[in-house]
Amino acid sequence: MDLIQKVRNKERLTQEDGEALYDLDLYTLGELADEIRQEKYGKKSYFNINRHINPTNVCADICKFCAYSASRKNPNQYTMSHDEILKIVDNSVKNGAKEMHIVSAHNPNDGVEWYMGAFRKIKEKYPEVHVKAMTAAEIDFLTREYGHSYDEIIDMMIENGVDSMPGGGAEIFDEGVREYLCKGKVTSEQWLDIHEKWHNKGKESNATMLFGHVETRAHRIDHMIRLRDLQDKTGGFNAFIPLVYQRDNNFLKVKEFPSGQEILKTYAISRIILDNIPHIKAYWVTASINLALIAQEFGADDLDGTIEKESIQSAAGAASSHGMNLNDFVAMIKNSGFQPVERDSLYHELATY
Ligand code: V47
Repeated sequence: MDLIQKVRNKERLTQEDGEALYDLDLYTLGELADEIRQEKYGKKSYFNINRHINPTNVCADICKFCAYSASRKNPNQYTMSHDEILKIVDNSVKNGAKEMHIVSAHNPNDGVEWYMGAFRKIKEKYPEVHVKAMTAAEIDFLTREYGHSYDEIIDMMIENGVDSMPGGGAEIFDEGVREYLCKGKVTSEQWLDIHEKWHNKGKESNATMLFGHVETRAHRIDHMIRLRDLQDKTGGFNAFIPLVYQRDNNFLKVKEFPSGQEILKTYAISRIILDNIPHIKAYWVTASINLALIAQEFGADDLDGTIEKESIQSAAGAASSHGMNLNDFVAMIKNSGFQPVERDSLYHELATY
């Protein structure tokens, strides 16, 4: 059957279908993805008022794409104390942040309690603030370093106030590419297993895909289909976030970077393939705000948030070190023809601007 008709009939797409979607022209793909997006959300574009906190850059693992980790080119190690983290939270809550998105490097120096104590102290002081913390890569690291099981770490996260898990650490699931990018870190199977365990506790999470480096289009489709398979089992993913690879200050040798067209096609295809993941997030930090705004017409319905400060991707060249002013963010979404809707971390609508 004609692929376009198959998409419009909402039939499940295969690996081959997904690869063939890339051969469609950008406008056709955009139209197909936009039809799905409009049916689900109309012109609504979601965002939240959040703060990214990256409490340490000391890392026991080595990922070629990472410009943030202090074990590589970056000689400026830092690890925040709980008091320093709480000061950031105090300030951000004053500024209206409702979510703390906390992602650390894999710190081998301070024990599990350094991680868990921070979450607990934030939650004790601000029970209404949503703590989104601990990528599957961090969880896997803690089990390797300190001899716990995944279940034990997950139970500790829940006891200490982690509300949801971010989607980091997924990179690209293809084992060959993964071996080249980040050998020794959480495997694809383990990443999926950790999210499955988290979902089985009744908790929600996101999923990312780092693309635009050495992977092929087929690897991206394979990544999406592995997520779709898990989502069929658990239903626990809220959002899929294609992260565009940032090229500065790291050890990955990439010959060709994806064009804006290729990035938009990838958003559109993810909207089409991931028929069971509710939200597609155009994370403005890695897409650039300009392309993220256009991605709203290519299947994306979410732009992440105001962020305030971000250290991982800005170390690799993204223009995100100072976040985004709320009024500017809202005005840009409006000017691009969409309706800004502030959401909480689990996509309940809070305010329409
Ligand atoms: O897992 C590291 C990525 C991720 C680079 O869940 C890079 O809502 C691009 O996961 N170029 C952490 N990306 C950030 C993350 C995230 C971001 C926004 C929202 C959510 C969510 C999650 O950053 C890592 C890694 O894949 N990353 N280096 C780089 N050079």
